Amino acid sequence: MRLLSQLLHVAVLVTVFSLPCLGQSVDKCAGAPGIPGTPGSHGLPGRDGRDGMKGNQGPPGPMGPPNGLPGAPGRDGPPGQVGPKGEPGEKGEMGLPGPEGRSASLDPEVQEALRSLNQRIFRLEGVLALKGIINKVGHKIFATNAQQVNFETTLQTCEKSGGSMAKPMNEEENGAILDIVKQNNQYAYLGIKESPIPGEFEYLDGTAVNYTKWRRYEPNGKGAENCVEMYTDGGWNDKKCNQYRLAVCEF
Ligand SMILES: *[C@@H]1O[C@H](CO)[C@@H](O)[C@H](O)[C@H]1NC(C)=O
Ligand SMILES: [Ca+2]
Repeated sequence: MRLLSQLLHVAVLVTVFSLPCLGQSVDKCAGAPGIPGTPGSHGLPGRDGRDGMKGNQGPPGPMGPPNGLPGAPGRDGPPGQVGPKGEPGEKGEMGLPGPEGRSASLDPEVQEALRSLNQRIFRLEGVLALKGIINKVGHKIFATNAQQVNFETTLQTCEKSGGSMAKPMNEEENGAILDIVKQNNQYAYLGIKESPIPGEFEYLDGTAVNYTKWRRYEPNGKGAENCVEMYTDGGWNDKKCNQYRLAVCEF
């Protein structure tokens, strides 16, 4: 403001001195122009200009120190291969019982089928017995393949055929096995073995024998003869298990 008022003052003076003489005395009016004054001092700096245009992006900065914080986790990778099959789970609880069926004993068709089946099996057994292939006693059937093998092989042969080694449980059964032994004129191993207590014998499933037919002075192995053979007179003898004897099975 001071600068503005100074400039105005100078302008007024210049105007006054340059006015034409109007009715004033000649000596007071005419004069030589004065010497120009000295230039004024510099004014104050002007205001800031407007912002320039945005510059280009600078180069990337230097790498930071090595112990900087870890970055955010990366994205999930593609799914892996299918793994091996897991172990089977535990067995579930038993389901509810199904609806009650028709009693087979009341079904005349089933009854007729059973009767027919029984008759056909009975006839087949008759033929096999006639040919000396089987020896039937009560609910048991005894048979041989006429081979002479050791105890272990006899056991396997009988089990492979769906039976077990012949084990007489009464006089009648002993007689049926004896028939086969005499027919083949070969001693046969029985399905009986010595128990852990020497001199005591049991069936192969470990149950106690309820029938025996030892020969005189037998058993005499005292733990050294673990198997039992039938002689051609039907009597029994404890014997080592590695002899070759007639394989007789029961079914
Ligand atoms: C031994 O038991 C079997 C089966 O329980 C039976 O068939 C057999 O007659 C019995 N023997 C004797 C001599 O009691
Ligand atoms: Ca003996």
